[in-house]
Amino acid sequence: MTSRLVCVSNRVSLPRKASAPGGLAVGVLSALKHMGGMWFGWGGELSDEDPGEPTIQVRDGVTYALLNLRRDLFERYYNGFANEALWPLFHYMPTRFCYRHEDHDAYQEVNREFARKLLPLLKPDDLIWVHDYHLIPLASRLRELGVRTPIGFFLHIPFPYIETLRVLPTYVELVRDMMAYDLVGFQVQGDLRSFQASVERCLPEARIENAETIRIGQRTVGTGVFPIGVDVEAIQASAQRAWGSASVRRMVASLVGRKLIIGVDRLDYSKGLVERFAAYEQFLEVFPENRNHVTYLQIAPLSRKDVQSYAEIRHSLEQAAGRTNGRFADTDWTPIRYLNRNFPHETLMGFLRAAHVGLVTPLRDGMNLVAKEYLAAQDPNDPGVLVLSTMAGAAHELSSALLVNPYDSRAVVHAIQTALTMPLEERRERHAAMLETLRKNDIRSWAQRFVTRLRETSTWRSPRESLVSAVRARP
Ligand code: GDG
Repeated sequence: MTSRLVCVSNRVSLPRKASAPGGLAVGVLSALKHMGGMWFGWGGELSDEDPGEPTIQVRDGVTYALLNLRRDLFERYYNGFANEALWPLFHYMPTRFCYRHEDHDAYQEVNREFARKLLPLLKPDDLIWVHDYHLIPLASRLRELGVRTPIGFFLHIPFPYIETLRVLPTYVELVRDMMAYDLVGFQVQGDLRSFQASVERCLPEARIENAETIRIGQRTVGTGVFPIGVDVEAIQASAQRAWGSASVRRMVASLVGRKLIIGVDRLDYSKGLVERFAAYEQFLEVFPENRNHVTYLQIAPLSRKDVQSYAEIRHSLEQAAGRTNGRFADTDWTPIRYLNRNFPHETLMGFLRAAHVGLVTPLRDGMNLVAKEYLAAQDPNDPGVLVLSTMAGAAHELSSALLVNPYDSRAVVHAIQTALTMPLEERRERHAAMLETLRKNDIRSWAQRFVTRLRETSTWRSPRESLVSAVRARP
């Protein structure tokens, strides 16, 4: 009998047309659609009293277990510790780091709550796959409740080098908690190396045996690099379908023959939007022949609205877009179209297909799925050009993109110009090389590689034995 896959993440997204933006949701949903199983996590509701038991819904062979959380805890766990402490630090931005003990306590409490509410839903042969920085301590809390089934952890964002990580007052505890997993996976090699360095510094009793194993006491913890991919065929099909849709046709018609530069990012300071807007303004200055011949469409749905630094970046971008448009716009041309709207995924894929240049310039990114989606959405016979930040995990695989340092505005300006003027043959060659890479490591093989490794790596007791002990341990 094959084990059931149980994915756990902070937020569960029920499949719907205009799904919320976010790379994690795209990845988990695709894995579960192919393998079946359960997705457990916060359903989006907050309550002022005891939130009760998770609600269960089954759709297309996937069980969704939706947990409610207490409002006061959520504020400190999610906005506070996860997004004001861990997120900036893991993206190497310690100046944005904000630590409060109460937030850390709430983070621990929510992880305890996740463990308590997940326990009764577990079956003896389950494989548990925990996603991302919100839930690092979850395996430790589940182990305390007696769970011994294999638990894997995948970090969607970068893992910082120890000299940055140790800014966090509780960094040793965090590294120790990661050792309660059977398998810990990262996006790129550099993240794994940073993790190994942290283990060496924080846990003298642990030994790095090789790239795939850390020994700690009687146990071994598997480690690995699992770069997340995209569903190439599905994106191609969506992009083609969307091409004929009213929204894409209207957008293309409104360009009246101008070339389109596109950016699609959650509104987040890590995505380098302020720097990108400044580079585009500089581009119109340095290459004036492009004025009234290109349009830059930036789609940036709002995320984490309650975090102060997100309100600030929103304000800076509104100012920057206003300045560029005020400076260069003509009666029939707006240089930047800046939208804080959320679009259906399929429509987005149609927009990506229509763009001559995909501008993906994060200051730091675990992977960046938009870069991969942009390539998959192109017409292979007449593809656009990807301008990609060297600070995105995706740059390791997509070496035929025009790679730029996002802090180097001159490099970004010249890359945009090179992309807009690149001959068809070169565009085809670069695109074909990258599409092949995307096909080899698509979303299915990402999930399969992780789950297969997890199945082989269990270092606790046998599953059956484990559930028996967990059931006995239930309060
Ligand atoms: C984290 C890591 C890593 C965007 N706008 C809309 C929309 N999106 C979709 C995109 C893409 C996803 O959201 C964004 O994924 P990214 O990978 O670019 O970025 P994060 O959200 O920061 O994701 C990242 C990822 O996890 C996966 O491991 O790559 O490094 O930070 O799929 O198309 N989707 C819809 N409407 C929008 O307006 N429906």
